[in-house]
Amino acid sequence: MAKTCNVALIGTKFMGKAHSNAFLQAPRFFDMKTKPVMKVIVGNDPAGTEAAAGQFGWEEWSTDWKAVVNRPDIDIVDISSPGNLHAPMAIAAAKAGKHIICEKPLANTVKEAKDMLAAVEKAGVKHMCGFTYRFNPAVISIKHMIDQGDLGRIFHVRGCYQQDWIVDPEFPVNWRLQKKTAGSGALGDIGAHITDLAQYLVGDVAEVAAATETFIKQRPLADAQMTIASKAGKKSSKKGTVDVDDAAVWVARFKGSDALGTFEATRFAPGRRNYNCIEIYGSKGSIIWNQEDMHKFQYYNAADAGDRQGFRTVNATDSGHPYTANWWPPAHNIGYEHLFTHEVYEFITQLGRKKVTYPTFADGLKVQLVLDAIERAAKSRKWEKV
Ligand code: SOE
Repeated sequence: MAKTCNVALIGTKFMGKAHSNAFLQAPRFFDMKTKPVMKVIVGNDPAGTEAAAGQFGWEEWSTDWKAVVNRPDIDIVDISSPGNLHAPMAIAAAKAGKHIICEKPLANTVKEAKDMLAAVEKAGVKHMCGFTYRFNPAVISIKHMIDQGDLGRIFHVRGCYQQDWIVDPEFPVNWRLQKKTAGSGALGDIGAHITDLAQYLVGDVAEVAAATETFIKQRPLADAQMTIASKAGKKSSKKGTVDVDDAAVWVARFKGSDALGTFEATRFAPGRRNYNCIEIYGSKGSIIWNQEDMHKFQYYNAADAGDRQGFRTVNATDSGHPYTANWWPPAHNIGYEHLFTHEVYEFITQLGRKKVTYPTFADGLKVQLVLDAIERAAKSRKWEKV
């Protein structure tokens, strides 16, 4: 294995920042035989991209992603751009023989996701889809408990991802609120996370029935600066149309199991800032976790003696998981940004391996197929197969 690998990151905003921090921190806290070199960051506007390079610690900056993904000195291309650019960027990067990390949802359509998976498989490069929450030690502990049968036969899976950053009707139309750039709304952006978590923890979704809604259909136009993370920017008095869902709800059945799934993805739950929650109820016990309280989960063990039954709080930083051992002593806690660091660490450490343990484009496609079935079901008002 080479001692270093050169990284190109496409994206300078929220995810660009999170991924930059991950490349910076991973070799400082984890023992990595191959260390990332932050070669070049790519963005749209020259001034903003130059500023991001300086602030986040990239050697160079560029506004030409095509030239960058074809540079012979680049080993890894990290795609943190709006969804409509994932497919062209990933396919070009695969053709140029680069390993690829791509933000979720993998693509805006099933066809794009299939083309992306075919391109990376043909090129024989490594590929990761950024389902960040899988890298939370609490989620890893829950996965371990389910795999070893601690919850028994699973009856119910409840996934809900609630945010509230666009409840204000004056919040302007940005790329996430337009079909041509984002593919879908809350469904693809955060519904993708709960779908992946459910499939990772419990099994693949087989069929769904669903409803979606766009509560606010017209919003002010604005410059591109206004995002979930930053409300700074200019609003216009002109209005634009929101043509994606603000919220989606669905029920699901899983392959090879009679468990029932209920799901909700919404940007209209006032007070819920990043409430990514999964509840799993089984014959031997139950588990409840949410990212707003990311270190802990609730565990009910049906085998507990009658005089001490009830949900107990498990602190996942106490479990001695190797991720947390690399950071701080128990309960000194890690945050949202650390999940991206774990992602980058796993991707680079497994570059030489045949079989990888992180979410790949194949997992991204599996989620895309479910999202597609949900959209079909919302239209048809019938159960739709994945
Ligand atoms: C915006 O809803 C967003 O940034 C998502 O795109 C991320 O995937 C999620 O982790 C936080 O919220």
